[in-house]
Amino acid sequence: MNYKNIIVEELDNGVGIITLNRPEAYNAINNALLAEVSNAIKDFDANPDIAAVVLTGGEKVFAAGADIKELAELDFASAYQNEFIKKEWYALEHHIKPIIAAISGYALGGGCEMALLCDIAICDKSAKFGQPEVKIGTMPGAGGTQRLTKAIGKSKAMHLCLTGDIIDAEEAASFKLVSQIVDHDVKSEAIKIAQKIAKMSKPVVRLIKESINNAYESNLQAGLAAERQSFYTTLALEDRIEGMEAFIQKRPPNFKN
Ligand code: DAK
Repeated sequence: MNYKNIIVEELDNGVGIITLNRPEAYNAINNALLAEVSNAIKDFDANPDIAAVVLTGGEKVFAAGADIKELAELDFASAYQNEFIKKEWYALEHHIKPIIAAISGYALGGGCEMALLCDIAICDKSAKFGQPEVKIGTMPGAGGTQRLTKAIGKSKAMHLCLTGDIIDAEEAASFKLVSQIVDHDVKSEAIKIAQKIAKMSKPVVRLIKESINNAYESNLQAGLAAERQSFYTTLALEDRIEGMEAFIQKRPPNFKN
């Protein structure tokens, strides 16, 4: 695919990078950009050389939300019947390989929701988060009332979604919306995390990711049962034998995936 709204890079150490690149519109997520992101994620998921993905934006903005100029043209009947951008978000929501969001500047509306559906989100001090849809007479449509509530709790989610207030990096970290604030280049820090993950056994990484998503998306007993089952599954892997032998022999593991 010939990308116009994103930049896709493949590093030779198992890391893929997707950079949102519509700076003139603050990386507003229009249909074209979303289709490209969805396509790039599917490609990385299918690419055996890629182990982890970094999703980032520009220095001033990660993404300022869905493109309001496109949203302004929508009407209920056609958006509902044609399931407006549902399938494009599906690829993001159901991505297989770990995605690390590296956020500078605004992550608002759909931009905040995009960060929330990544597996790890880190930011620099310039990051600003919010769900300002209420201010333009609509509401979050891709997880802002759901994932955000699970991530930061009901009271804070209510505050953000009902007022449209924007929070800074410190507050986002204190509410666990991001795992880390970095005081240097956030993209290079995300690449370092992706490189660490890329050194692990791919099937084990996938089992862990699925298990944590179970915790996030199911009730505790079902999640614990699935986790136990996945743990037993790792016992069948050669990489598990190699990992434990390597530890005992005091050498780095040589995972074969
Ligand atoms: N859409 C379109 N253009 C945008 C934009 C957006 N969301 N945000 C910024 N821009 C454009 C501006 O129009 C402006 O373009 P020009 O006028 O220069 O052509 C340029 O980017 C710079 O913006 P500003 O001049 O406003 O820059 P400031 O620094 O003064 O302010 C700002 C930055 C980010 C605070 C401000 O631009 C702003 O408030 N932007 C809108 C933020 C917002 O309301 N976002 C929520 C959008 S609704 C769904 C999935 C997702 C969604 C819905 C459904 N399904 C799966 C069903 C998501 C909905 C949303 O995100």
